[in-house]
Amino acid sequence: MSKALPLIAYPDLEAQVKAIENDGYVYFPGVLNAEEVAELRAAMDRLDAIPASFDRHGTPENGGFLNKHINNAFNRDVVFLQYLDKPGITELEEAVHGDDCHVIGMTAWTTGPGRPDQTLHTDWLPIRLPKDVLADPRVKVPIFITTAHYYLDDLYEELGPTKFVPGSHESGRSPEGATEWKGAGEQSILCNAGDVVIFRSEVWHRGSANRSNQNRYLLQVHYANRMITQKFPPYLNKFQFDEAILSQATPRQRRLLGEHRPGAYD
Ligand SMILES: O=C(O)CCC(=O)C(=O)O
Ligand SMILES: [Fe+2]
Repeated sequence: MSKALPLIAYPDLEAQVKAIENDGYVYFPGVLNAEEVAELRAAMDRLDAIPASFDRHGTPENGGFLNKHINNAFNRDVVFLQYLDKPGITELEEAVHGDDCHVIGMTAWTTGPGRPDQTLHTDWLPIRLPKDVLADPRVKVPIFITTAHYYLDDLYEELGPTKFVPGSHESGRSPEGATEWKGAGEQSILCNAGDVVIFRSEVWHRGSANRSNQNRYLLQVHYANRMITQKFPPYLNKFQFDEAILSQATPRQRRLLGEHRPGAYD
C-alpha cells in the first residue's frame, strides 16, 4: 500500500510557484464545485472517439477495460473552454511558463475497472543532467511543461490514483526502472473530486490499476512555454478548430489556444 502524497494548499501565487519549483507539484483544493464536476463528467460521457485525432476508446468487450482517451477536448464541447483558464490555475501557469504560455493539449480520460498499472515515467525530461549539477543552486532548469490534473472523483487506492515519487524531478533523469528517489517511494494522490494537482513533466509518476467497480474521470490540461509546440492532432493542417466553439472563446482563451502576438520565428 502506497503512502498518501502530502497535499498542501498554498495561499498565494508566490508560494505556489515555489512549490512547483521545489516539490515538482502544487495542489489546489476545491477548484470545481459538485455541479461543475457533474457537468464535466457528463460532457466526457457524451464524447465519442475520433480515430484521426489519435483518440482511443477501449471497452471491456474490446480491449478488456474501459479506456476512453479523447484529445483536443476544448474543441469538442463548449463546456471544456473554461478549463483553459480556470482562475488560479492559469495565473500559476503564466507565472511558471511566461505570459505568452499556451495549452499544448487537453485530454478527457475515463478509465474503468481492469485498467492496469502504468510504469513509472516522466512525461518529458527536457534536460538530462548529473544530479550533483542539478543540486548546484546556480543551476535552475526552467519548467517547460506542466500538466494540470482535474480529478473528478474522490480518489481511493482501488480507484487507481496517480502516484508520484516526490523529489524525483531533481534526479535529472527518468526512472528507467527505479522506483525510489533519495529514499522516497511512490505516493498516492488521494484528493477529492474538484481538486487540481499541477506537476512538472520531470516528476516520476504513473497512473495505477483500477481495482474498483467504478470508472475514474480525469481531465488533463497540458501547458507549456510558447516555444514548445502544441499537440493538436491530426497533424499537417488536418486539425481544424470548431468555429462554433472558438467563437465563444475569450481573448485569453484564444491566446492559450495559440493566437499569439508575432515573435521570434513567426
Ligand atoms: O492516469 C493517471 O493518473 C496518470 C496518467 C499518466 O501519467 C500518463 O498517461 O502519462
Ligand atoms: Fe504521465
